[in-house]
Amino acid sequence: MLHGEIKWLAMFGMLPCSKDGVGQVCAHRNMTCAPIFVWPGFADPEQGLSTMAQTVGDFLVERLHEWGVRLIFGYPGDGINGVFGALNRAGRKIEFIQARHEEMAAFMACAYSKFTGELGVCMATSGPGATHLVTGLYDARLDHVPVLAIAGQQSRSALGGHYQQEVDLVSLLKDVAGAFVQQAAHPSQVRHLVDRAIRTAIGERRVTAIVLPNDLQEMPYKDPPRTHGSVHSGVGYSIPKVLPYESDLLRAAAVLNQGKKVAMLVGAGALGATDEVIAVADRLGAGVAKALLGKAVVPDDLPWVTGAIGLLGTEPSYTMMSECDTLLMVGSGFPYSEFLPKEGQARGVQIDLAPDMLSLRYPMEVNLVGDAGETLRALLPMLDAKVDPAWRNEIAKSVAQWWRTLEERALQPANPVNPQRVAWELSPRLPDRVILTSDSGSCANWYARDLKIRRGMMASLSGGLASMGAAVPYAIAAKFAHPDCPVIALVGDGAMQMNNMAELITVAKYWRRWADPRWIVCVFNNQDLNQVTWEQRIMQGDPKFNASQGIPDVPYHRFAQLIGLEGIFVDRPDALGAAWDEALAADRPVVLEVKTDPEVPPLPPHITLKQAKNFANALLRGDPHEGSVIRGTARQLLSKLFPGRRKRD
Ligand SMILES: Cc1ncc(C[n+]2csc(CCOP(=O)(O)OP(=O)(O)O)c2C)c(N)n1
Ligand SMILES: [Mg+2]
Repeated sequence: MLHGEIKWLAMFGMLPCSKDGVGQVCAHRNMTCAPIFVWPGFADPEQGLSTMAQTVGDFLVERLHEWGVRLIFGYPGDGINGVFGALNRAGRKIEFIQARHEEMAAFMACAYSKFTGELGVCMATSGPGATHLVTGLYDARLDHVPVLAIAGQQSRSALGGHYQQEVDLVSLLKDVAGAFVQQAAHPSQVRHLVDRAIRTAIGERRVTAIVLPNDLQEMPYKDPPRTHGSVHSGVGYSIPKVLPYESDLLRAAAVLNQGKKVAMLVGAGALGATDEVIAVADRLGAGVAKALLGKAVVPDDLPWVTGAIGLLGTEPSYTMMSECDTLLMVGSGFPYSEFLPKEGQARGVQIDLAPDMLSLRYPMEVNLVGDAGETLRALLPMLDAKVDPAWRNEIAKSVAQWWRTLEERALQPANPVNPQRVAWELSPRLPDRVILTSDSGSCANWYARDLKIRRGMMASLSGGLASMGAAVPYAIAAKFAHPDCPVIALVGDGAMQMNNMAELITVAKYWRRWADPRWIVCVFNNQDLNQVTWEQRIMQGDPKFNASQGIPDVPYHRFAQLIGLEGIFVDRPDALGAAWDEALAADRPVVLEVKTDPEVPPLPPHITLKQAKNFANALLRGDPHEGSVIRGTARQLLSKLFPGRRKRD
């Protein structure tokens, strides 16, 4: 019996169709399923009707497997059924992980790559499936993560016919997958499309895409003939060791050796170079600030690590950058130049694998294209040890003071729970080898500043794109990457409502196969799109606009319980510690919902006079929470602007 016939029979209730429908019938490995799909009216003379050994879909799966792909995140649809059929026939050679939404699948592919260093792969059907992928793919694109997207397409014979679900996917994906995007037109073409798409993705750390018309997926695969006009590609790629010339390293060393106050900034490119960063920082007597994506580069218990930088950053990072005379930047595309030294203040050296990221935020004197670890290791013997410890001692003093400030802020009373305290209480409880994720929202401030990361931990979020809705799919992908590691995601209630909630269903579907069941999402329920509310107040000087900012109250912990996960609710600060302990001891994934105060400001590390004026204006213009804002935050804001006043308060 042919697949198409089985599907028809099942659709008309003539087969005992299981929950999973036809797929389940064919998934029965003992059943003889002819590997050809004949949908009435779609028979193609090129395809023929005879039983064949390998369809294009089968070949694609085989080739992906040869390239080392073992996991694909995605969502099905008839535009890509020829590949799903092939995945099914291939047994568990490549595992398919079903998300609730294609955007989430793309976030998962991105995060999987971030947490494993391997290629991330996502797959979607034609039309709406493919358009859904786009935001997740941009997340990978902006964070320089290798992801391959495979999208279905309408039949070749229908293309250009304003056909159902026909979208010009090559044009759609041209920007995000600009390094390589192709729509296949012929079976023999698929071999080099796969080879080039993967080699380009991992070699250039880019997003690439292959678009496959659905009729093509079902056709017999044939290797390219040995004729003019055919391409004969192969599998395989070794990541090169990229190291600058010695003469350039010597120039860099000369700049760094002359500096008296060296500041380092490390980003995602330096992940995996922890020892080298520490060795170079020690030699240079430098402090180290971390871009958001580089949180796990160096542990926070080192006294000269100033932590995060930028709007979500720390005061010691801000001060170090404004006072240093030399900047060494490693593997970071941190975007905000106003948090780096003023032009001309410091001499600069930068190391990055991507030439286009060099001298982009600060005009550097020496621009080195190189792998972070290799380059730092080669640089180290050229560096003189700094003899005067004053600069580093100063940094360490300000870091120690900053941790006390953070504690003070976290312990300030709020209504009902201070959100900063949620992260503060978690920090000392973080289990070894935990993988942390955060959504975009005010929780990213607490994630960046308050969580003290230790060696062996990983942490990531949607950095360059700063998209809402990434924390839960990232946390799911973390489990598929490292099923034996505990995973914790911090998420705002807006991001929960946007799409993270639905992905809890994915967790409910898969968690039993994870060796360590600890998977926690902490929801900051403040009934507000709070980060933006504060941006409206401080950046624009506008009062909170309730119509755009207020969001409904949803019992997230009860939703978790409803689908078989554990749900914990906290609305008292003194219950937080025990709640974290309970969540970390649970035998299944947990949603820890905390009722947090939207009037605790996620303050940037440095408040300008203009920002303070904006804030005052926002209140004057009738902020609906004027009373509680003033009560809860004025002291913090005013003490930053007018430090003298604080003592008198
Ligand atoms: C997809 C997307 N839409 C909108 C934004 C703009 N944005 C950034 S943070 C934020 C508010 C997030 O609210 P919530 O998840 O409730 O977290 P909170 O700030 O309240 O803690 C918004 C709307 C974004 N970054 N991404
Ligand atoms: Mg919120």
